[in-house]
Amino acid sequence: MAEQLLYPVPEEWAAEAKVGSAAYDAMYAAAAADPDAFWLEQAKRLEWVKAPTVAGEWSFDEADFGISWFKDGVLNVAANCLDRHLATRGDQIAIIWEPDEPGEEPRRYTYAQLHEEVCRFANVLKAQGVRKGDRVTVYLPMIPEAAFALLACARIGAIHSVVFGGFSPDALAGRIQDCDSRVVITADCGRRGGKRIPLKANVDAAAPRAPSLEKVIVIKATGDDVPMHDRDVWYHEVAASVSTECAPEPMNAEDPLFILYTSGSTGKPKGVLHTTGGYLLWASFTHELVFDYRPGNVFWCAADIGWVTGHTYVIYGPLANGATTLMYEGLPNWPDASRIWQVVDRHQVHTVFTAPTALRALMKEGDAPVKATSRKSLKLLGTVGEPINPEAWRWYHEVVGEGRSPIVDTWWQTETGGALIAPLPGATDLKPGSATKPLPGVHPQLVDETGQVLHGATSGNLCLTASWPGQMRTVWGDHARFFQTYFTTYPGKYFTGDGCRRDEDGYYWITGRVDDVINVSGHRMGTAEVESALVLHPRVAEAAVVGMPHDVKGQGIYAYVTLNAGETGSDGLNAELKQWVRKEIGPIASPDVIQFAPGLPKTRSGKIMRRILRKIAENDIGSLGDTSTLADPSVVDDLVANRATLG
Ligand code: 6R9
Repeated sequence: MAEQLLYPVPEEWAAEAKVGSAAYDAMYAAAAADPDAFWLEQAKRLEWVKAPTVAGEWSFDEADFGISWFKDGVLNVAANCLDRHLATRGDQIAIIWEPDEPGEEPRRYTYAQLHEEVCRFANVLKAQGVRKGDRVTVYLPMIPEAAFALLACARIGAIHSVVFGGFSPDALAGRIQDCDSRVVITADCGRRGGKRIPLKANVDAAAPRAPSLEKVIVIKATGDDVPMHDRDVWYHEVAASVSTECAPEPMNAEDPLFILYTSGSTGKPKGVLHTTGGYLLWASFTHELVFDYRPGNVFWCAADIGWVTGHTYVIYGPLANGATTLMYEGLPNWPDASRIWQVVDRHQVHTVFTAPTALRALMKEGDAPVKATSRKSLKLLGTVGEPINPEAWRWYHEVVGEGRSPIVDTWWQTETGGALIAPLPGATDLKPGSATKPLPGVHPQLVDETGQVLHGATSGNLCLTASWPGQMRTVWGDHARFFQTYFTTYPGKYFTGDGCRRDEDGYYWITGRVDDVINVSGHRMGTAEVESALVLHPRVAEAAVVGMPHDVKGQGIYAYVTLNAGETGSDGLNAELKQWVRKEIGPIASPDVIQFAPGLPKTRSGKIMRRILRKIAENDIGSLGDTSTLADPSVVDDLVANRATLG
């Protein structure tokens, strides 16, 4: 039987859609025809201290490069996420927290309670000397205090920089130092999938390499014994004596809200900077539209707050819209493959939003763990982070969703603040594997290698020709790098780094990164970062890292390593190098395979030909292409003969 390629909007969705097919077309056209009017109207979804009178002012050209939105508007993000809901939904649950251990009681916070917790946290920050504009590094597990911390920063105008709890002390130190952050908020330990993560100990290990660090605020999360130093304070001790009233700081729409470090194709991770008004508007707008959010729906974005998805769709989007957001401490498949669906049943979740890699891992366990649960509350499914293979899409749709729930496949990036290409469940017919069509205000363009614009059904490199409110504004501390990274490959356009196909219906199919970024389980890793970690090892002379196909992670990490003269590779050294990268960056960066290579394929000018390394890693050795321009073509034979595979 032929596979179903088109999944029309289900009738009940079409009938009740907030934004149906015609409304989407009208909205898209309105945003294109008069963006200023459209976005000033949309800005009314937020509460402003002073409403903006201008919308987007931007140029992607070198001469007058710059991006701003709503620049004369004044607002506070925490007031928008909390205070303005108090009168109408103070007693409604804002956050449901599901702990790692299935037997433990969940915690629930109403909007009134969350407001109080955030004000208290904000006063703790103030008592520790944090002022408007200061950078605060947040290194926390998925506990409610993480939400309090982010909103507390926003309330007093401090800029948060969340570092994923899985990152190593070194990676943490680099991120503290890059933005000169004086304060770190952490916990004694984190829990995930039954394992402990020594967060406080990691901060202690990072401290000597992060001289800007002065104060560590420690939340007692697990109760593990941790040594306290002069710079450390227990959150609960300081919190006991502060007021629970804290007026929100009026912020200009273009004041920074947060920094989030992300990998690029070159150099160390960049601090992506998002600002107050445009980001919050995009978070709120896309959360409502893409998830067809309605009051009462329990919304579960299963991402960690260490990633942008956790910022926008666990915290800011849902809370700006007065939603009930579920925060989960653990892993989707722990203690078993039913857990995620048990959580859905326990909290009557309406929308679940997760990554293809999690679905592929669950799919491997078969249908029984899913079918053991009811999932009757589940009406909408979402994915993000990487292209979803049609097989996983259909499993999600048929087995998890029992065919009744649309899947919104949302394409976006840390840099974009929120979803840019995504279906609307009541408006867009779905095609498995396609993120479908651009949201209002989003103008994709496909170009070839030379920058030639491609029309109609075609494949090319994905650019955006116009700014949207949620766009990042700069790279922290390096505005020139911002321009250089995104606006010089194809002058006058924002280049996403993704390859993409557009079909005859105008649907977009993201094919993956075309730069030296690999997407491991939906997490971005720069090949350069892994290479730098490897060459730090005393026995390694040179390393080249590429992506390889991986049936659960999407892409795995394949590392070619040349050892110093006189050294020979061994299984022991192989394992040691994997462990080394784990320690240098974190477990997600650990290579899946390492191949010891006496030489790397280089051009006569010394440039590593990654194209060849990628082909070998993909086991596509029949089409290595022209190797005659290599300085020493014979290295290729050795690489092919000693190709490593997943053990
Ligand atoms: C939100 C997030 C961004 C990169 C992006 C692309 C890939 C994200 C995708 C997708 C295909 C989707 N990506 N969503 N590819 N379909 N629905 O993931 O941000 O961590 O910055 O990664 O992820 O390659 O360029 P980030």
